[in-house]
Amino acid sequence: MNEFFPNIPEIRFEGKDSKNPLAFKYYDAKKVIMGKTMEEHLNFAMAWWHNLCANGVDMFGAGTADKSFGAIPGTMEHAKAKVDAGIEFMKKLGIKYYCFHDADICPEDPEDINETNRRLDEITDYILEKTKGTDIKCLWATCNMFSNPRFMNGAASSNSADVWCFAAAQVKKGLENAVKLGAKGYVFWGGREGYETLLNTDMKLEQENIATLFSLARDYGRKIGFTGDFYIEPKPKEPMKHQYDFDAATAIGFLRKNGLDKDFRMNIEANHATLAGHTFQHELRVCAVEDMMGSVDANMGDTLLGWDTDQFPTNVYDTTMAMYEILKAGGLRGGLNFDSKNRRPSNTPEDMFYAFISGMDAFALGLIKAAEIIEDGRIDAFVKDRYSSYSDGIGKKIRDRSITLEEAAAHAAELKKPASPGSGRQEYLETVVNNILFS
Ligand code: XUL
Ligand code: CO
Repeated sequence: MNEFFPNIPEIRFEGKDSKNPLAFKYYDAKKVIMGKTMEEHLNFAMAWWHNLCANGVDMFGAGTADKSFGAIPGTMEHAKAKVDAGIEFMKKLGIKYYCFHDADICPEDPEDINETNRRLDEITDYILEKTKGTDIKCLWATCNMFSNPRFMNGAASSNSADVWCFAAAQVKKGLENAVKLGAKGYVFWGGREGYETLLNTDMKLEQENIATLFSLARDYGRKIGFTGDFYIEPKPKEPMKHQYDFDAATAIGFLRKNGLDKDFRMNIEANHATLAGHTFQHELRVCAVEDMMGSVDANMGDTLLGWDTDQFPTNVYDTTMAMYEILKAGGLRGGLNFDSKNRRPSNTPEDMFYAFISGMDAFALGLIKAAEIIEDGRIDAFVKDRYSSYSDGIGKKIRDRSITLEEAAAHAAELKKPASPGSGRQEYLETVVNNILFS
């Protein structure tokens, strides 16, 4: 078989003192941390779309990277070359999972959905054949219901019932592909599910139609043997001015309202969190509190830019805080999918490897440091102590919900004035984190 990355060896762990750019400094797959190997904690995945499809094209210029893999783009031969290149890439990095949209794995037929589905059958057969005997599996599948012009007014939120049916048909096939490839999850990211102006929008109808599609997808998925998690991937805007799955709290409320919360969880993307005005850690904490932790799209944004830059995550403070939330919530049911792309000028095959090494090492180091913060115990002990007034007496009654408003008021009257609730000690706590990070 053709080798697509002949100059790249298998990437191995060499430790933090290594200067080899094609080696892991922190990611040591079999190293055990808090009872599980790094590999089991992190479940890294490759996003088909960024890694095998995106060539650096942007609104101002053409592609800069060659992702033809020796074939003519837009052909089934090219689709198959991407499978072969992707498997070689994952094997060289020791990545066991991939994520994809239907449109990433083979070209859509512009005239006939039946031909598109035939191509999907052909390419999923090919993926199964080529991954047989390897430990490469699908983390999650999804459908691209945002690029084709038919989705310009939305997919499940479209004003057109015919378009709604096309979205439903894609989801049906997407679920069949997910089952065929043994995917652990199925993602809904509502890129066009939102609005540009309320002047032309029936928000209630649109949201009800989205809920109908989600319910039908859940029922059909369970009927054909999909036992994994459905995920909503929240994002507040881009491409739409306003997207309905604004953030985790909004999406969870929507799921509960529509009786979908037993089958759906969250797929949290770092750069989407920041677009919503939250930190990545905030979104993960909301999931932990609501028992909705699912999977993660690992990337980072740029604080000076207001859009989804999908950069490979290298900010170790953020990866540490993310892994702290994930560890405390008992881990991810899904994994860490690098929904990340190289910067446009980083356009060589080596850059594809450097990028993944940087992201995998940043999360590995984040995992190590998060475990150290938990084992150190100072942060947890501080938080526990901060709320200690609820462990007994009047506080315990509040926690048990056995207090009345009259009783609380009588307590206040007796005290006349409460004692200071105590310092938040933020700067001290930040020093604890820095001390652990840089020791
Ligand atoms: C877009 C985005 C998508 C989803 C899958 O911002 O993150 O790629 O992850 O559709
Ligand atoms: Co994403």
